[in-house]
Amino acid sequence: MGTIEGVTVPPLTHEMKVMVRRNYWDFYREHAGEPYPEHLVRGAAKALDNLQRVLEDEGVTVTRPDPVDYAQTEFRTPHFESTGFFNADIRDVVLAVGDELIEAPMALPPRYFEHVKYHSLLQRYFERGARWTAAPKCSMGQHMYDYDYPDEHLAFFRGDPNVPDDVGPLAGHYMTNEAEPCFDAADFVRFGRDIVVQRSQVTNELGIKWLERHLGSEYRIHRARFRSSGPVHIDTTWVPLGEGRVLTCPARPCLSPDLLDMFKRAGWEIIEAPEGVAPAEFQLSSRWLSMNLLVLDEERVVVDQHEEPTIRMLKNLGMKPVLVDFKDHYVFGGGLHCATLDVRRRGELKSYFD
Ligand code: ABU
Repeated sequence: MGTIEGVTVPPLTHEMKVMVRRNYWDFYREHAGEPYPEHLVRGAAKALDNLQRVLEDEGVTVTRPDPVDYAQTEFRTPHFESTGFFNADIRDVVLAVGDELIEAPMALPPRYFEHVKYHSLLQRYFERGARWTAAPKCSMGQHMYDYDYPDEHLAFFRGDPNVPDDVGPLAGHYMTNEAEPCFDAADFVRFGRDIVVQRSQVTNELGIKWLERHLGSEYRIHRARFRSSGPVHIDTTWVPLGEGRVLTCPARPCLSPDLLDMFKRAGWEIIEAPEGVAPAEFQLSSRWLSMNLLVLDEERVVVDQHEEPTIRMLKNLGMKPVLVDFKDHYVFGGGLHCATLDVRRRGELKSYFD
C-alpha cells in the first residue's frame, strides 16, 4: 500500500493537464510546488490507515514504504525540472507479474522519481526472491508530448460522454507521442496469463511493445480501446471481479470487438458497474473510483462503505463486500485498487482465454 504524507501540488504543465480536472487548473497554477492542504492529506492518510486495518483483519499481509520526508521535492534533470510526488498510488508505478516487480517508466515529469519511494520495499521483496526490473526510463523531454494538442481537448476529462468522435483519443490522437516508450502500470490489468492494456494519455504503443517483448510468450497482451476522451489508467474501466466476471464502465464502453469476443467466448459475464454515490468530481480522477475495487479472492471484495449501489451489486453476485471508509482518499485520484499492489496471492497462474 502507498503512503500520502509529503504530497506536493505538481506544476500545471501542458502534459499535466491530462491528470487534472479543468476546474482545478487555477488551483494548480497558484499552488505549484506547495504541500497540498493539510486537512486533505490528513483525511487521505486516515483512509489509507483504515484500509490497512481492514486488510489485516481479513488476513492480508500489508507492507508500506518507509516514511520519507519528500516535502522538498524540487528536482531537475537534463530535460526538465519539476516537483513531485502527488499521490499514494503504487498501482501506477509498479506492475506485479508473476514473481516479477516491474517499475514503470511513467510519463509525467512530477512522477519521474516516484519509484524511489518504493525502492527499499522493492529491495526487500528482491531479497526474498522476487525478480526486480526497471523498464527503461523515458527522458520526459518536451519532444515526447504534443504541444499542439489543444487545451480544450485536454479539458475533456476521462469518460465525458458528450465528446464528439473526431477529437483526441477518440480519433486516435494522444497528448503523448511515440518518441520514447512510456507507460503507467495502471494501464495494464491482469487476467492470469492474459493482460489487457489501453493506449492512454500516459501509455504509448512503444511502452506496450516494450512490456510485451519483455514478458515474452508466457503472457499475452491484448490491446483494447474504450470510449474515453482522455484515458488515464484502466482500473476504473475494465475491472476483473474474479474468474468469469469483469466489470465494465457504462460511461466508457469497450470499442474492441476482439476483446469482447474473447471474454464472451470464454463464458465471462461482462457486468455494467453501477453509478457511484460520491457527488464530487475529483480533481485527479473521474467519478468512477466507485468501481476501483480490490478483489481479495473469489468471494471477498473490498469496497468503500458509502458505495451502496456497488455493495448491492456485489451481494447480488453472491460476493462478500468487505467495507472500508476510504472516501477521503479519492481527492488524490486513487481508489482502493490504485492505492494498493497485490504482490503475492495464493492460487495458480491460469489461462482463461485459450
Ligand atoms: N487513477 C485512476 C483514475 C482513473 C479515472 O480517472 O477514472
